[in-house]
Formats: sequence, structure tokens, C-alpha cells
Amino acid sequence: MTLIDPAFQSPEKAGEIARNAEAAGTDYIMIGGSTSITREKLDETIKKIKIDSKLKVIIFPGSSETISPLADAIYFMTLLNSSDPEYIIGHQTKAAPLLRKMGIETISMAYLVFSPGMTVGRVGKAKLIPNDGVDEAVGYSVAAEMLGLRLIYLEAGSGASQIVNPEIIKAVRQNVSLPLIVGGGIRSRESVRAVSEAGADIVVTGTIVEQVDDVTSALQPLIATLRTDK
Ligand code: 1GP
Repeated sequence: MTLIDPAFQSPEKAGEIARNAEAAGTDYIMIGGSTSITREKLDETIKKIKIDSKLKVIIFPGSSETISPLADAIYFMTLLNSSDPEYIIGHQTKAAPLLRKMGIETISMAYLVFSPGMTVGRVGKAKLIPNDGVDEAVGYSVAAEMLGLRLIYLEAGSGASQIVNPEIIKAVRQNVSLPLIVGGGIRSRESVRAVSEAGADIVVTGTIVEQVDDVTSALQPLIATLRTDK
């Protein structure tokens, strides 16, 4: 999946990124980020993505403000290792009635932020899970499954210098049967291979599509690695 943060480019540019990511074979666009954005910017960005590509758009919300009826679905996510209840159930409580009224599909998801955590770690006041925190990560993940959540997202933070430790991904994979999303700092075939072999079902990249001129050529080898390894 390709992550587009509406805070970092114009809706026109976001549409272009989506079109090129689609050409590279990405499966979905995730839209969101930790920096606050207006509903107008979010709506405009989704509109452009939908004009320029056929990809489905899933909102990856940073707060109860990041919602739009134009998206195909939204992760109804809880930052389980936050020290602030707002990020565990506060924003969710504010958004839930509105989401129901909009009729948008909600996909419940446990969100776990690992060291270094980057912006989302700071904004979400995460008690970062260290890179050797296997027991902690497994504990949160099994709890997420027991709570009935449908997905687990293991996040190192956008732009992270190191990916989530594949040993941790492996341990989580062995202990839960939920689909695993892994993201943060993934920019090379080696990283894609490492997280995928460890058990990631979905790999997310964001920073790479913001930094390169040719999104299709940058994503193609990463996506090809996933397709040939599975
Ligand atoms: C951030 O996991 C995503 O939420 C993507 O991270 O920007 O480092 O690819 P990158």
C-alpha cells in the first residue's frame, strides 16, 4: 500500500503520485498522517486521487478530524501503546457517531508504534516498544486479537532510520492470526524482503513516494519483491 500524507503536497501532486503508484502495482492508497490537515484538503486530495487512479482509498487518521465520506474505508484504529487515552479511545469516541452517519466502512486496527517512532511517536505520546521488545509486542498483539480488532499495524514511524525488527514481526506472526501491516523506514528491496519473510501481509511505504521524481520506477522493484517472494 502507498501512503500519501495530504499535509505534504498539493491534491494535484497527490493524484499524480497515486497514478504512478498504480502503474507500479500498488494495491491501495492510504491517506493520512500525524500533522493536522483541514477536511477540505483531505477531501480535495481524495477527489484528485480518485480522478487520477482507480485505486481504493483508505483513511489512516491522525485524529478525529481526519475523516471524509469520499474515502472507501477508514482504519478505526487505536494506538494501544499510547500513554494518552485520547489516542486509545478519545478521538475514536468523537469520530464514531459521525462515521456511522457517513456510512463509511470502518476497519478496526491495533496500531503499535516502535522505536524510533518519529512524529507519530511524539504526537501520539507512544511508550515506544524497543527494537528488542518481543514480549511487549506479542502481549499487545495477542491483546488486540482478544479485543476483536481485525488488523495489527507494526509501525516504526514515517521516515524511520530502522524498520521494525523482523524478529518481532516473526514472533507476532507466530502468536496471532490477524493480518499484519508493517511500515516505517521501508525504502529498499532488502527491507521489503525482511518484513515480508518475517510475516508481514501488507507493506506500507510513504516517504519514498514523496522523495523521488519517478514514483513508478521507485516502487516497482519493491512491489516485485513482494510478488515473487509470496
Ligand atoms: C508511516 O509506516 C508509514 O505511517 C510509512 O513510513 O514514510 O517511512 O515509508 P515511511
